[in-house]
Amino acid sequence: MRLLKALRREPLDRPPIWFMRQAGRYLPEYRELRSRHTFDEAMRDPVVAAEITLQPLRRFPLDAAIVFSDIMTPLTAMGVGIDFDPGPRLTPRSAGEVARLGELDPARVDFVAATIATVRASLDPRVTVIGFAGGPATLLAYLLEGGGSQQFANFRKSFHSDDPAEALAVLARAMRVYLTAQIEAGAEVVQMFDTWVGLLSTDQFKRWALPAARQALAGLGVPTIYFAPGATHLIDLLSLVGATAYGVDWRLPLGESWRRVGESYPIQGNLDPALLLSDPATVRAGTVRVLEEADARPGHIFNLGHGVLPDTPLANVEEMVNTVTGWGGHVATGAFSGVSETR
Ligand code: 1CP
Repeated sequence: MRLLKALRREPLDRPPIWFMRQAGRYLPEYRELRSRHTFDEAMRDPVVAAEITLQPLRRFPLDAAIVFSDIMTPLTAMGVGIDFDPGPRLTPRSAGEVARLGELDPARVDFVAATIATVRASLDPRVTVIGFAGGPATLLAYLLEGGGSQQFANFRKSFHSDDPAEALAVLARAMRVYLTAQIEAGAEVVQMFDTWVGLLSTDQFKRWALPAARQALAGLGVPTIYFAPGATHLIDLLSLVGATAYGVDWRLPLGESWRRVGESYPIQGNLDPALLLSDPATVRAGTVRVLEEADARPGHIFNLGHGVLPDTPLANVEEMVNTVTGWGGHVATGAFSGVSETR
C-alpha cells in the first residue's frame, strides 16, 4: 500500500522501505534453508521459494516482498543451461546465437508464478509483492561472458563489432512475457535490474540498451521501477526508459540523483550497502542522511543503492529499518501532516 502510494507520489507519513536482496545470505534462516536445498531447487520449489521470500518480512516490518528467484531464471526456459555457484555459470554464446534463442514459453517458468501466488496469499494485503526481471543488456552481458566477469570484455566488444540490436530485442520480448506472467500471478509492481548497463557509453546506451529496456517495460499495466547501478553517466537519460520510478545507487547524493532523473519521478534508494557493515550508530546516521536528502518529498522509496551484502550484521539492518519506520516524527515540513498509515 505504502509502496504503491509512493509510486503515485502521494504524501505519506514516512517513505516505504524494502531492500534489494532482502531475502538472502545475511539471514541465518536463509542459510539454514539453503543448507538443505541448492539455489536452483529452492527457486523452483514454490513452497521453499515463497518461504525464503517471506523470511525478511517475518523479521522486519517491510513494505514489500520481492519474489525469490534470479534474473537468469527465465533464460533457462529459453533453453540456456545455467548453474549457480553462487553466481550464474553458463556456456558463453555469441550475439547471433542469442538472437536465435527464440520465444519464452511462460509455462516453463510456472514455478515463479506459483511462488508469487503463494506469497500474495500469505501476506498482509498492505505489503506489496514485487516481481522482477533483468535488463536486456545485463542478460546479454551474462550470456556473452558465460557468467560474472571483471571486465565484461566480450559484452563490451559486441557493441563495437556486432550489432547487438536483434539479441537485445529477443531478450526484451522474452522479459516482457516473463514480467506479464508475474503480473498475472499477482505481482503488483515490477523492477528491472539493469546491473551492468553502466558499462556502456552514453551513445551505446541510447542506441541499444535503452530502447530494449523501454520495450520490455512499456504498457505492462502496473508500476515499474528501473534500476541501473554504477550508471551515473546515464542518469540524465534514465527517464527515457519510460518506467514509473527509478532506482539509484549511492554514488551521488539522493537529492542530486533525483534532480537529474527528474523531480516528477518517484525515486528509490540509496543507502550504500557497505554502510550496513559498520555499527548501529553509523547506520542510523547514514540512514537519517538519506531521509534528509529526500527531504520528505512524496515519491521517495527507501532502499539500498544495491543488494545487501552477505556478511551484513542483522542488528545493522534492524537499525536501518527502525530508523525509517520511526521517521514520521522527524518530519518538519507540512508535507505529511494529517496522513496516517500503519504500513
Ligand atoms: O544462496 C546463494 O548463495 C545464492 C546467491 C543468490 C541469491 C540470494 C543468487 C545468485 N541470486 C539470488 C537471488 C536474487 N537475485 C534475487 C532475489 C530477491 C531479493 O532481492 O531478495 C534477485 C532480485 C536477484 C537478481 C540478480 N541476480 C541480479 C540483479 C541484482 C544485483 O545484485 O545487481 C544479478 C546481477 C544476479 C546474478 C547473480 N545471481 C546470483 C549471484 C551471486 C549473482 C551476481 C554475481 C555475479 O555476477 O557473478
